Formats: sequence, C-alpha cells, structure tokens
Amino acid sequence: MRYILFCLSLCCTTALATSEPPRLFGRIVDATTGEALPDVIVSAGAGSTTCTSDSAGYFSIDSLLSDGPLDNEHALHFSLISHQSHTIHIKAESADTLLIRLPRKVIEMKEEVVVYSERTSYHHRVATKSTSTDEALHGIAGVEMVRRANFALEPTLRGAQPQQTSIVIDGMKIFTACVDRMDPVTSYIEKENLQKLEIFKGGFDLSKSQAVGGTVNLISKKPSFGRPLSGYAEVGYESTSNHRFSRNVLNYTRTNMALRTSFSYRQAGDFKPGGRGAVANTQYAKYNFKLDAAKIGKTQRFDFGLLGDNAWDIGYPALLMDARKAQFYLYSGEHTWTPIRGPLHQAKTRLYFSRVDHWMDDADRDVGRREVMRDMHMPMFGKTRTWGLLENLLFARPEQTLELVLDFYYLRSFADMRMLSVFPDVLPMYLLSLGDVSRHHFAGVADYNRVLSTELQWKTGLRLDLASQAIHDDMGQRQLAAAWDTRQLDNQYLSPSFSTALEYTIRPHTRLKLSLAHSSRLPTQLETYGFFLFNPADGYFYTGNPKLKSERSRQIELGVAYDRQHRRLNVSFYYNQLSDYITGITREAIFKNYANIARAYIYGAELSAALPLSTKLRLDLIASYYHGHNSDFDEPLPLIAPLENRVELNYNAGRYDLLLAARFVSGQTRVANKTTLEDATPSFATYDSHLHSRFSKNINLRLSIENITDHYYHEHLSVANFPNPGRNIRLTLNSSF
Ligand SMILES: [Cu+2]
Repeated sequence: MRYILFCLSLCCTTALATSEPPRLFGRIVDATTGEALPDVIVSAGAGSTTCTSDSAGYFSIDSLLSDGPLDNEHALHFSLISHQSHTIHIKAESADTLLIRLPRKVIEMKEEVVVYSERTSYHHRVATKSTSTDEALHGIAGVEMVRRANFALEPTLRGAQPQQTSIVIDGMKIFTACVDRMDPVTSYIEKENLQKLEIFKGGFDLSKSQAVGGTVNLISKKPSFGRPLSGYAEVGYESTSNHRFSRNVLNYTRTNMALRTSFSYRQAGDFKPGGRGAVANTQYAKYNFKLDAAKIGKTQRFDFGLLGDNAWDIGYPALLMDARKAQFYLYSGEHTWTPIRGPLHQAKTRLYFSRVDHWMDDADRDVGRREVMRDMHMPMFGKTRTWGLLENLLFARPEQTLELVLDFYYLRSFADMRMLSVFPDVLPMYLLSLGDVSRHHFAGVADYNRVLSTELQWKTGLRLDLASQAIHDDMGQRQLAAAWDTRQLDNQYLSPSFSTALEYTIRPHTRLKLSLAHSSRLPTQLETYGFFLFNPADGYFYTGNPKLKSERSRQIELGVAYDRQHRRLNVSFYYNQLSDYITGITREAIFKNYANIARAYIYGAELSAALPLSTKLRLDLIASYYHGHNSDFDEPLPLIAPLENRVELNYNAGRYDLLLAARFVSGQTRVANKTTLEDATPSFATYDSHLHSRFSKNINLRLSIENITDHYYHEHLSVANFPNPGRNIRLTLNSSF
C-alpha cells in the first residue's frame, strides 16, 4: 500500500515539475539485506536542506533545487551510524525516484581481485592485463608464488610456507593428490571460471578455513540471469613457450532458470628463459570445463555445478619426475534461502564431492645419471576424495551481523610408488607413500560484527576444529609402526581459534585497523602419514609423524587505509609468532622426520598505493617485505621472499589502455641451511608493457610484452632455481555477445 502511495505521489510530482521546483523522493535500503533503513540523515548541499528517512526508508526533499540553477549538479549525502556514508550527484532534470543502497559498516579482512571481466573498467587493473589466475594472484601485495616448472605456481601469503596457506573454491576444501605439490588447487580452475579472488592474509578471518598463513578463496562464476543468450570467446598466443589457448563461455537463461557452460584448452611447448635457449621438458597441455545450472524462486535459489580439469604431459625438469596426467572433478549443489522477514537474512547449504587423481613418472629421464635413486624408475600415483558439507547462516540487524558456519568434510587420500630397476635381475619393489588415510574434520565458526559508534567498529571470530584421522592400509600401518615403534597411529585433534579486530575512522577518509588472532593449523596428511617422500629442495627423504601436534600462531596486525576519490594508500605491519612449528628434522644420513619445533616468527610490512595523476593517468605502487626466523635452529625460515617494489603507470584513453610496469626485487641472502638447503638469490628488475584496445563494444585486443629486456633470473621461491620466462609477447583477441 505504501508503495502505491509512493508511486502516486511520484507521478504527481513529475506532473508538477514544470511549474514548481521539483521535489525529490527516494527510498533507502540496506545493501546486504534489502531492508528499509529508517532514520538516515539526508542532506543536500552544505548545511542546507536536511531530512530523515521514515520507518519504511522513504524520504522526500521539497526545496532541494530551489536555490540553484536547474542544470547544476547537486550533491546528496546520506549518513547513518551503522552504515557507510554515501554521496550521490544528481541533476535537476534527472531528479526522479531514487533507490539508495547503503552498504553496512563491516570490517573487511579480505582483498578482492576481479580476474575475469567481460567489460574491463578503469579499476580492474589485473583484468586489463588479461592474466592467468597465477599472475592475478601475484599482483597483490603479500602474495608470493612458489615455482616448480612452467606450470601451476603455488601461492603463499605473508612469508608463510605453502602448506600454511589454504586454497578453497567457494569455501570448499580441496585436497591435492601429488606428494610433490605439483598440483595446487589454483591449477584446477581457469580464469574464465573465476568471478574473483578473495585473499585473507594471516589468520584473522576464521570463516573460510583453518590457516596460519592465510586463505585464498577462489569464487567461481555462476550462471547469469541477464540476457537470454550471451557468450564469450577468446584466442591467444604467447611467444616464450609457443603457448596457444582458447576460452569459450555460453550462458542461457529463460524465466527462472539459467545455464552456463565453459570450455578452455591450452597447450605449451618448451619455454625460453631470458637470453638463453629453451629449457627442455617444460611443456604442458590441459583442458578445463565448467557446467552450472541455477533456478531461482522468490526467496530460494538452487545451484548445481560441475568443474573439471585434465592436464597431461607436464615437464618438471627441476624435480625427479614429470606429471603424466592430472585429473580433477568437483561436483557441488547449493541451496540458498533468503527469508523476507526476521533476523535471519540468508541460509546457504552446500554439499560437494571432489576427486583428484595424479600420475607421475620418470620414464623420459636418464635414471642412470642421477644421484638419487640411480638406475631405478619410480612411477607414482596419488588420489584424494573429499565429501563436504558447508552450512552458512547470516543474521543481520541494523548495527550488527552474525555469521555462523558449519564446515565438515571427510577426506580419503592415497599415494603409492613402484621402484623398477633398469637391471632385469633386480626385483621390483613397492612403497606406499600415503597408506589410505582418512580424516573427519568438523569446524564450527561464529563471526560477529558490530558498529560501536560513528567512528568505531568491532569484529570478532571464534572457531573450533575437531578432527580425527587414521591410516587404513596394512602395509602403510606397518611402515609407520616400524619407523615410530608404535602401533598407535590414529590421532584426534581439538583446536580452538580466536580473532578480533577494531577499526577506527580517524578522519573522514582515513581508517586505522588493529587485528589480533590466535589461530592453529592441523598437520597435513603428508606431514602425519607420508612415507619416504623425496624433497628436491634439500635432497632428503621425509617421513610423516603420526604424533604431530597442531601448529599454533599468534598474530597482530596494524593497518592504515586512506581512500579518497581514487586516491588510495594502504600500509600494514604484522607480526606472526608460530609455536609447534612443523618442519623436517634430520633423523640420520638422508632421512628426515616431520616434527614440531618450539618457536619461529615472521614479521613484515606491505604497502599499496594508487595516485591519479590526471583523469587518464594513474600511478600504482606495491611494496612488501618479510623477515622470517626459526628460533630453535637460529636461522632464517626458508622460502621468504626479499624486499619487492612494483611501479605501474596506467594510461586510459577511451578505446585504448596502456600499462607500463616495473618490478624491482632485492637479493635474498637470509637463507635456511640447517632445516633445508637454500642458496642466496641475486636481485633483479623486470619491465612489462600491456596494451588493450577496444575495436568495438564487443571486440577486444590485448598485446603484452613481458620481461622486455629478456633478463635471465629466478625468484627466491623457485624450487632448484628454476628460471622465470624470458621476453614474452602475448596476443589475445576476444569477443562477447
Ligand atoms: Cu606429481
């Protein structure tokens, strides 16, 4: 009824508009829940007209336009203690019905990056480059990538080790199958299937996973209910490894149903590092597909999805073996319920199943010439199966939100290896790298946000993890029982985590944030039950420790953020103290056991800034520094990236965007040589340029030249000093309809 009255009054106003100064009507709602917001202070101009919204969120201003010329723009300002202030600029003629969605004040613990966007905008810096998932991740301050080959880089956050960084897809836990970490979760989702990346640095957000380093949440693309039929196609080429790729997306929707399907194919030959010839055995090939269906009702939505990835013939010259085949399938179904009334705003229930299979071998290697396992071929196989349930309840009140998460999964993982001598008289041997391990893991999370005053917000999180694990294969049990002299191999874990943060607005555009966390991480199935795992970084064979305790971490972070009219500055300082840190300890000769050590710490700082130099030109800066120390061994922690600075100049001129980027990385001399064998890495600088041109509304061409000087270098986080690509010319052409 109120809405009808509103519309009627609006019609009257429009009719009268020609003779009298027009009145302005509008409605203000909560951007999260869509609920009406009463008592919002609406002011027009400096100290002039002010009114407040009524109980249904409606407001009207009578004399807004009477004090200025009609074509003048008028600023309308909305403020409410529990929500972010908002200003809009309207013109007299366009003074129409307004719908204002005010976002609530919540403390954000994440950084978001849009990876794939059909319509690239000025602010989608990463999308402009047309990058891969790996490159998009590396573009964020605080994210470093571990390189093992010309394929599947693995992200780590804030100087943490790869196993301390959790990677999830839409919150779903995926367990990789390769015992040599060749298949990080990020390698199983292509960019056309990524809506965005959510990066949670440190252990301050507990809702997605249990991690001491942080969490990367890969938010996948869902079907769109926009136009009846839409699509996207891209073809591209990269010169440095003769990499050819094609990506295709089709979206169909009818009334309340929508379908989306995607398929991509990539193939690369041997890649060339800077100034040198191609590195043999660095090729790869893969295809990826995603199929989704969605149905919406008035308050409900159903989603079904299948994501599949198949890669083969992937060369790893820095490791002992090459990946023959890597397969991944993820099936999921989700029900979303958004009640119209009541404090429960949204309930999401998701069921999922993932299967990962991995085959690797050294069939193409000359095993007679290597130092480790000479004259022996060792084909390996690994698999994981994960069944999971995610329940997410969001309660929202004007000044507070409460999110409850139930996160359960059941994991089964297995890996084995055959040892086949090149000499016919030597009998073949068999080894279980992971003897059929099961894990039940249940987590309950509560995340609470509250606005304390206009300047102050508070957030706190609680998480409780309960897990039990066991090894089921007889031979696997015997191997570990002999190594540890015990039959008691099962283990239970109970670990609470806690985090809290305060955000204080010191000035209208400047915020100060203090975060504290006490978090923990369960050991991985390889750290507890792995057997005879070769680590190419130090040449040792590792054995899992069934009695490992959870790794614990205490963290503090202080951040300052300034944001005003595209001028941005973010600086954060953090300290992470780890106890019961999990690492390898030498047992004898070339054998190590996983063990908890008392103490290690990492501290560091990150800076990111954006400075518009003119309406078309913008300067971006990113810098990061980490310092890690293993207190027990009194040596630096391994895989800590050195000081890094990036400068980017972005020029945007209608149909063309030009991006010039320089990256300066210092040398790293702080290396670990007791717990692992690292060497120092020299400093380097690289320069890239990216050109993006829009031929028409639907056709885009991108041309990139990376590592322009063709410099030969490797990152400190590169296994066995595997080099980065040399000068690379990338050309992509895409069209959408
Ligand atoms: Cu592998």
